[in-house]
Formats: sequence, C-alpha cells, structure tokens
Amino acid sequence: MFCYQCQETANGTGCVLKGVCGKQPQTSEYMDLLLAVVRGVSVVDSELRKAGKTTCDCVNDFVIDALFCTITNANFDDDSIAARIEKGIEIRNKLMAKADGIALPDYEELKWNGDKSQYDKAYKKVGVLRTENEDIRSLKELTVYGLKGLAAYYEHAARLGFTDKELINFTCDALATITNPNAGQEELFNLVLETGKAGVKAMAMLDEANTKSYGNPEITKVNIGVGKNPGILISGHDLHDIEDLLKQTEGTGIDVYTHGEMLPAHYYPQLKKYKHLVGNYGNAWWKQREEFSSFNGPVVFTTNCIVPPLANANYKERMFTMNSTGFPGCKHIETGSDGHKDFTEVIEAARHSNAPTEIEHGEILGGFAHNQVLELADKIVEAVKNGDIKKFVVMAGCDGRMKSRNYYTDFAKALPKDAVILTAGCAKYKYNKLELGDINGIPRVLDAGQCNDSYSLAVIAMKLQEVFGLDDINKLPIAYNIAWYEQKAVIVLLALLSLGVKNIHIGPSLPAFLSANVAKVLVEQFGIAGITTVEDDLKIFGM
Ligand code: FSO
Ligand code: SF4
Repeated sequence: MFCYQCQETANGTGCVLKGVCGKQPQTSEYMDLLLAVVRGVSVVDSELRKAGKTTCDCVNDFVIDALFCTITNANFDDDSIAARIEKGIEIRNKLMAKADGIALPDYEELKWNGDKSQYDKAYKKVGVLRTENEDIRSLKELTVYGLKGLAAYYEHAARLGFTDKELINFTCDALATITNPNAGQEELFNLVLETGKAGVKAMAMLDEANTKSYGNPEITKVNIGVGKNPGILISGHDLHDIEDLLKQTEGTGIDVYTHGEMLPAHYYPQLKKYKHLVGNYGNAWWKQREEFSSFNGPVVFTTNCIVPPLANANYKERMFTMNSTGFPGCKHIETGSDGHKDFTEVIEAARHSNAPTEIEHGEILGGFAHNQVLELADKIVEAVKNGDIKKFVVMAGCDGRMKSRNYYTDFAKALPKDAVILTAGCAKYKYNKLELGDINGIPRVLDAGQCNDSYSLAVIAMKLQEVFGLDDINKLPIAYNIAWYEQKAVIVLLALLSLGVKNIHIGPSLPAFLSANVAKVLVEQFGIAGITTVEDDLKIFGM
C-alpha cells in the first residue's frame, strides 16, 4: 500500500505498512482500485459528452459516493468497497458500449476487467505511485483529494435535493485529465485552481441546501452536559440524517446528542426546535474511543471520521454506519428508496442503554454563519473602526490526535485581547471551551459551523471587504491560520485560494503530497506557509 492523503501520514511521508488511521493494506489497495474504476468511468463519460452523446445518470451518484468513501476514516469495510468496484466496472462497460465509434484513449483504467482474483496484482498499476514524476503526482493527487472533499459536500447537498450537473461534469473531466499519463504540469496546475473554483460552488450549494432546508444558523448556546434519558449519539456532517433521527425519536423518551462535526446542527432553527436534541457530547472525532465508551448508548456515523474501535471496545455492538461510511462487523443503515433512513434498530438499542455518563458540564456558543454575522455587521464594523477589534484570525479546519496540535490551543490563548477567532470545522474543539471573553458583546470565538461552513467565513470576508471599500480581500485585517487533517480541508484550502485569499498558514505540518516544487509554486504565488511557534507566528501575523 501507499497512501499519503492525510496530515497524520506515517513519518510525514506516506503509510506503507498500515495506515496510521487504522486502514489495512488490503483496504488501501481496494481503494486504489476503486479510484481507478472511478477514473475509467470518468474518462468514458467525458469522451461521450465531448462527442455530443448522452452518458448515464448512474454516473452521478457512483462517482460522488466512490470518491467520498475513500476519504480518510470514512470506510474500512473491504466488502462494501469491492461492491463499489464491481458496480463501477459495470457502469464503465455500459458507457463504453455507448461509445461505439468513438476512439477512446488507451488507458489502463479502461482495460481492467474487474476480476476479483486479480485485485492483488491490478492495484499495483493504478495506485498513487503509478505516476513516477513526483511533481506531476503531487498535482494529480492534490486535484483528486480536492475532488474527494468536493464529493463529500456534494453528497450532503444532494441528499437535501440540491444537485448540479456541471459540478459532476467538472469532476469527471478533472478525473479524466489526471488519468492521462501525459498530462503536463501547467495543465495540472490550472486544474488544481479550477478544482478550487468548483469547490466554492459545491460549498455554496451545500450552504444553500442547509439554510433553505433548516433556516439560517442563529446564535445558540449548546449544552455539553447530559440528561437522565438514554441517548443516541450522532456524528458526521449530514443534516438530513439528523433530521430523520430527530423525527423518529420524538416522543420516545430517548434523547439525541451530537458528536464532533454534528455540533452545528444545534444552530439551525428547524433542527434546534426538537426539545430532545439535548446537547453535544464530547469533542472532535479523535477522542471517540473514550467518549463513545462513556456515552453508553448507540452511536451513528453519517460520515467520516471513524476511528477503528479497539478489540475490547464496549461500543462496537452499538455502532452504526451510513452513507459512504462502513466498518466491518458494524450494522450499516441503508437509505430507503424515499431518501430516508429507518432508525428503528438504533432506537431499540437506545431503549436498552443507560443514560450517558457526564464527562463535562456547561455550554458552548456558536451559530455565527454568514447571515447571523451580517446581522451583527454594524457592531463589528464599529468595533473595527474604533480599534476595539484589530484582527480577525481564521482558524478553521480539522482537529486531530497529534500533540503538535496543542499549538492551536496555545495560539488561541496567546492572541491579543483585541483579536477575534473565526472558526469552522472540528478544529474549534482546540479552543471552543476556553473562556476567551468578548469584545463589546461580540464573542472572541465565532463558530460558523462545519468545515464546509468555511464558505460562510469567505462570505463574511467578502462582505467586510465591501463595507470597508477595499479593492483586495487581502487588505482586510484577517490572518489565516488553518489546521488540516483530511481531504475536506484540501477543498477548503483550494476554495480559499480560488477566491484570491493569500498568505494562508497551514499546519500542524504541510501535506506530504506537496512535492518540493509544487510547494514552492504555492509559496511564490499564494504565500502559503506552515506554522512555527506561537510567539513567532503572532509576530508574522502582525500581532
Ligand atoms: Fe473534522 Fe473529520 Fe469536517 Fe473533516 S470531522 S476532520 S475536515 O472530517 O470534515 O472537520
Ligand atoms: Fe495513512 Fe492518512 Fe492514508 Fe490513513 S488516510 S493510510 S493515515 S495517509
């Protein structure tokens, strides 16, 4: 196996024996094959469209789901990945039959017949290392990781009825380009930037889907303690799933708690109205082994990030996966033909569970997505004009288990009192329980929501640019100190670059998949940088 798609990759270079995330070599190899099949489907889809022929709607869901299921910590279930490979081969062959008369390129991705007995040989030709030139490999992988993030956001929006065929076509065309062994550096670099633009579109679509379905997020205090009823813990990013769960648990005497990235569900009027959505239990994804043990009730994963439970984990039996996620031995809840899920089994498991064990007490504040912040715009602009707020620091992105991430807690604590943190994603758990106070009633940590709500932060920045009459978004008093872990953070980064944001610092380490030359171009063109020490970085950011 070879995988270097996430921040925790072994030795900062690549996982080769087993994933630090727990991914087994065979799972990694199946994923390489699945990605090759997705590329094959995309090449034919792209060629058919170029020739003015119709393709097949089956491409849409297949490509999105397959990309999503290869994101870090989403799926550890080889059988479910193998099933996707088989489905993809069928789709590719169906498309190839339609391409009769079109000269298709001579790619490995169009030749493999999907023979399961050949998996262990076939993956070698199509994995990440198939591209020898490390700069070309870097640009291709940067594109595909961005597309994985895009696919995740697309899927959530699609489940709420929002789709965009242009985004699907872009995804397939981009995958077709990276399939070409002769694609050049310039073409691929432009593709990376185009992927960022498509990312903005996908994030805007998800923002529209979430807010049209559940209302605009509003300032909300979220309980972090527990009640006396048994509970169901729901993690991940899919708001459609939590709505289904809230509807089905209403009046049952079972409470619903959010975990990790599901915390922002509390900010939406049409979700917070459910009285039995009682709180957020625990922290970011990587603390789940302890927190799921003490939660006592069933846990449902709507998306990544799954940490493989230890062999003696007391919660494996009560762990359920959904959508693109999977874990061997865990129950997978399918989406029904009406687009909804049936949580009967989860509810039944909750009935036989004890109430959660309290691990902390109090409240956290959030709900500062663009609409809410723009309602406070006058107050914010006044505070900036009179010097009470001197700097905004975007600290969006991911949390993770590496000790080096304590930097972000220290950085938040060390910020001058006239700085405000704008956050989104699970990175916030590094500082959202600190008492950082407020400036003229404006909290010093403004949480917009999930990682996709980084879009909200961009909207806020563009609004401030307009209010202050600036010709360049980079003239705003905003610093970007972003933490990354997996591929959704990649599309967030590419999206910010495509909006013209410069001098973004990313940590706790730079991606292993950026070759020295690609990193150099990003530094020269966009001012991308890593992190150093809290003290030095504060100086670099002019604080
Ligand atoms: Fe965190 Fe996991 Fe949202 Fe990621 S939960 S790490 S960036 O999936 O997607 O922020
Ligand atoms: Fe390693 Fe990250 Fe890939 Fe897992 S996702 S195998 S930790 S690089």
